[in-house]
Amino acid sequence: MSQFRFSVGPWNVHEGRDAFGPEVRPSIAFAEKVKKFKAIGFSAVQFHDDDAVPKMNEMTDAQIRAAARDVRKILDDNGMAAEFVAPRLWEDPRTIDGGFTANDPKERDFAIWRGLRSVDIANELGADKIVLWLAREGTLCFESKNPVEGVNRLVEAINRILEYDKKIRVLIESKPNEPIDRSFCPTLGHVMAIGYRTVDPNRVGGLLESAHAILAGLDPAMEIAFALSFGKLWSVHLNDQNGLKYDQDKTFGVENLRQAFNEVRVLIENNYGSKGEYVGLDVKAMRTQKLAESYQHLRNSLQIFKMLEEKARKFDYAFQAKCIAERNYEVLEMYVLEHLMKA
Ligand code: 3MF
Ligand code: MG
Repeated sequence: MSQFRFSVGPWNVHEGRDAFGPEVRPSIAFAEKVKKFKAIGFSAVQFHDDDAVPKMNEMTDAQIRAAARDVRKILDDNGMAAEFVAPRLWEDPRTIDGGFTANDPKERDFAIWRGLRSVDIANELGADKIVLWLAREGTLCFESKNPVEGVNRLVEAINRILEYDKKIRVLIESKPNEPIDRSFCPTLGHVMAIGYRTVDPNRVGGLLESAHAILAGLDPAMEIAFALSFGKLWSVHLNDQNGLKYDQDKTFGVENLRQAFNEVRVLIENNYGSKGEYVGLDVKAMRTQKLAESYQHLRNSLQIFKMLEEKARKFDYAFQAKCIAERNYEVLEMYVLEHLMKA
């Protein structure tokens, strides 16, 4: 049994397209995914705005809200909650140069429109969180944008969302690169700093994704701890990543088991989840996976998380304290490795 509640996005069961090849599996309908997520052990779904309302760009604000209500019904019918809505500001031709930080003011207006519609959709789905994964908010060519203005524009965009709805909370999902080369908000430290510059810092927090921390050369468990110390870790995207390459979204724990253990341990020790926070898994199945097995990576991630939870509960804190008192960190480290390896 886990002390946590888990969440997942519809994009985590996908058709297998990557940067070098097209889809290799047929699409699975949203309602079917939700049913399966529930059966596997998830209790909430995460959304992009257009996961909930696919043709939203061609719809009026009222039509968007009505379409979101239909999605709410699917969630209710399956006993599932909505955790957050994230505006997808990286696919539309109007977001080629960024969303909130595009050089063209008309494109920035479009990004804000999507941000505010995400709030409407969240309200219809019963979620109070907006996640901003700032995919193209940075540069491909350093000299193409004023980097100070870029950060200022992020603050202004978040302010617009906070002012539009006095109850909504904004979580920034930091990522250092990809699809852009240099990000305006690469780590949780940047997230905290930007949050404090907004009109309502109490409603701005962070979402840490393990792979994104690794891509910044950081240990995700340390990033988790940093945000927790500010009371600002409001969601996580646990997954794994083999070093500095493209964002892999591997099954949680498969590459860096000790690091994954420490992510779980830090979450448990600091009562993550006690204010309703979910443990989100942002994992992708390998492209080689067959249709019938397209949920295996989710099952595996949950199982590994729960096994590490068990390891964290059995961690010998008295022995850890003894090692710390004696400053014998070699022995402490060996204990951790033996603890993880023993049956
Ligand atoms: C990209 C991601 C995204 C975000 C998602 C919600 C596909 O690296 O991690 O997942 O998590 O867009 O913000
Ligand atoms: Mg993510």
